[in-house]
Amino acid sequence: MIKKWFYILLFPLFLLSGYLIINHIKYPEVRWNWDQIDETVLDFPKGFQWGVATSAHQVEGNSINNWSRWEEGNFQDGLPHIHEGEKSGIASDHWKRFKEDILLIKELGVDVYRFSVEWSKIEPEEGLFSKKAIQHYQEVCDALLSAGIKPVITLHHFTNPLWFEDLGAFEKEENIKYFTRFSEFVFEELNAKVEKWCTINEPAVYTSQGYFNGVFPPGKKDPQLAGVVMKNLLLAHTRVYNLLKSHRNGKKHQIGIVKNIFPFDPFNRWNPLDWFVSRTLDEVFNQGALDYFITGNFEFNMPGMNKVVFNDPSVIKSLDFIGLNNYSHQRVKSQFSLNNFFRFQFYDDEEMTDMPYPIYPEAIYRSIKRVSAIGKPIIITENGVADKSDTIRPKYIDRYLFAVSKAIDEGANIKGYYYWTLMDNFEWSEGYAMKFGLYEVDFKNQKRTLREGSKHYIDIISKF
Ligand code: GCO
Repeated sequence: MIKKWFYILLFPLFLLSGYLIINHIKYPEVRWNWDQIDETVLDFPKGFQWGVATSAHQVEGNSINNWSRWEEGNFQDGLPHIHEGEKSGIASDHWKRFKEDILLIKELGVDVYRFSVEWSKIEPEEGLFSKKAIQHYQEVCDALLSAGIKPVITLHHFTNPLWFEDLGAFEKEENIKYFTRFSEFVFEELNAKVEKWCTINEPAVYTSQGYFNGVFPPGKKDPQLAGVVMKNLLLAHTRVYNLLKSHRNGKKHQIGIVKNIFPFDPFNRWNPLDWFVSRTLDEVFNQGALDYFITGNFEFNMPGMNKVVFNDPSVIKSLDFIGLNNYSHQRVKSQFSLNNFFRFQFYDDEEMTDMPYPIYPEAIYRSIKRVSAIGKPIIITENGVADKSDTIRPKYIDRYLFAVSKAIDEGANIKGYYYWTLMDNFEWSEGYAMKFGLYEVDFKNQKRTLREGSKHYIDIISKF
């Protein structure tokens, strides 16, 4: 009898240890010994494209969209939506200063400038397209081309025109048609000057921040709706891809989506709950979209919601490249609280950037390996550091590029690397506090100055 109970009690323990061991083996937290690495030994293939990236709302100024509206508001506790109540306002005044900024881009020695077109400026009212706005982007492309820099356009980088937001934006599948119509218009007007197109920037960030954490517009906390929005963004990508590819010039262009990956690691690798939460988050925000591009099956599932699933095998053919954005990893600690069953917490010995995450170059290496499973060429469409003191920028650049170079040596098909970002800008809910710019911007007079630490990027580019 005692023996029987002994085995019954032992069984769950046995299952739990199996779960821990399998996770340990399957999801190692890669850590390199940097004391034994010479990160100056880099290897990039011929034709590798170096670039720098921005997004419209963060730099252009004077946008009237879902974000400018969000910037006006407060949370229920009275705290402003944006750090210190800041507003994007004229931002880095890039709309007016683009010519001068293109000279700055040229000084970096890059081949590519990735930027986004502001939907709310191009289509301020539903169905009314602004000639002036599209002309502006034509001029930007012309100025880039004559400086020998290739424009890469992002069609959607977090912002929506107010009319689209008021229709429910990507919460409704029937609204995708507005985005495809806008994309077709922009493609028609700019395809002669632009070869590479990114459809949607970071669907998982748009979804998690806007519909799960509630810190981006529309500020909702609704996992079920988050699943629907994510699904609609992925559908929107495929529809835009197919539409642009069927354009008379479509075949000549490369079209991809930009996927952000933040690997989620458990705070305590011997705590099954930390594992459970970090794996759930990782599946939903990282792996779900990758699997979808590999198999055509999409699944969004979190405790307390009805799974969102759909299947669309045509998606497998709807990528000419995959854009990868990576900055670091997240460390997840489970907690017993009904409103929030986890929090992010790092170890004391992790070297932090100004954003609340550490320097962890192994994250980009791990992310590249995961994205490689899609079997498409990869472009690192964003990677960079917020470093107001300009002390860790060179180290960040060195080590992350070492990690990219190592992945290439091991066979990853990476075509380019675009640094985030050209100059200081409006960092969404963080306002102007985060200094990601290669160029420092003095927001009192819009003066741009190259940061000492940024010279490192220029030096590396000049060698390849
Ligand atoms: C994002 C966006 C960028 C950010 C950058 C730094 O990842 O949220 O693509 O607009 O500014 O990532 O946080």
